[in-house]
Amino acid sequence: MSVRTDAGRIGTDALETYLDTERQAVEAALVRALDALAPALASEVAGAVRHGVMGGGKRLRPILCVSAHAACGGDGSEAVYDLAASLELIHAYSLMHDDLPCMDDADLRRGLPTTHKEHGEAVTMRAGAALIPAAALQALAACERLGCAPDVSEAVTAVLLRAAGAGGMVGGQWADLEGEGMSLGAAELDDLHRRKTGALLAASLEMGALAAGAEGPVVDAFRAYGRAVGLAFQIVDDVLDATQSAETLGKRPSDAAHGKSTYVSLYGLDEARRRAVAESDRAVAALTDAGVEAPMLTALARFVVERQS
Ligand code: GRG
Repeated sequence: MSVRTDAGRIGTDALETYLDTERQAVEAALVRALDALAPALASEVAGAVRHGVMGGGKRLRPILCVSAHAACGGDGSEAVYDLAASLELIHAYSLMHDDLPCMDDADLRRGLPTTHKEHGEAVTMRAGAALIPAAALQALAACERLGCAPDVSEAVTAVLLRAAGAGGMVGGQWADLEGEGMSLGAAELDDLHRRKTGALLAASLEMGALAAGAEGPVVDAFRAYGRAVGLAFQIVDDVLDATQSAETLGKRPSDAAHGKSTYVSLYGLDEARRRAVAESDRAVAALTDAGVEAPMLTALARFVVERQS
């Protein structure tokens, strides 16, 4: 397979335009996904799903997926956005459940009341649970529309579910909850966040590359980019939680109140920021070393460390 080469560096304005355009295309795919899902749901559950999925957000995971697909020669068809939307369905469920009183107990998300504050805990539990199989089916159907061979469709969907599962996001969240009030060391913190936040981010890249027909070392490079960007993302998340207001973040800073070990509590602000930049550079190097030139992914790695919310 050939890996597309985009010459040149992406400037800030071009990146913002790209993010806006891609966000809109992802949101159109999310509307298609929810319209298809809604008839199977009780109306109050469908309302909670819509609140949790459509209420804003950067849509970073789907955008990374689409960008990886394009870098591997993908054509940007509607089905790629449907595939990318499967990641956002998992992400949205994780936020809805994370905000529940039995986990982070949050009342504000993306500048809006959290789903359970609007729709109640029982309905939010059901809405989140409905999104997990819906995401898997969404990924499978999108791969078929993309013309992926059955073994590729299966591999792409398995990457999504593995990242979301006990070895990935669920296990990382569990470790995070168990670690509240404890002082975690660097290795424990890295392991926790590679699973809780990093696994789904890395899956975004791997799914996009696989669905475009990439194989072997090229897929490995996208996975390595995803792992490094995932860690950079979480370090910055900790920095923002320690430095920004609820108004800027759209959610209340809560790490200190929950007694969480963070990259800021472990290293301090300056060293945490330095480590985020180093991981972002490592991400870009993983692609370059494999001969993949993808300036948009270079720009997205920069965005991850420069973002303010
Ligand atoms: C049953 C233990 C158990 C877990 C269920 C709730 C859950 C699964 C997982 C939670 C995972 C979680 C909340 C990870 C945090 C990831 C993170 C940093 C989210 C913020 O992502 P952004 O900034 O958010 O991309 P937007 O709003 O832009 O989409």
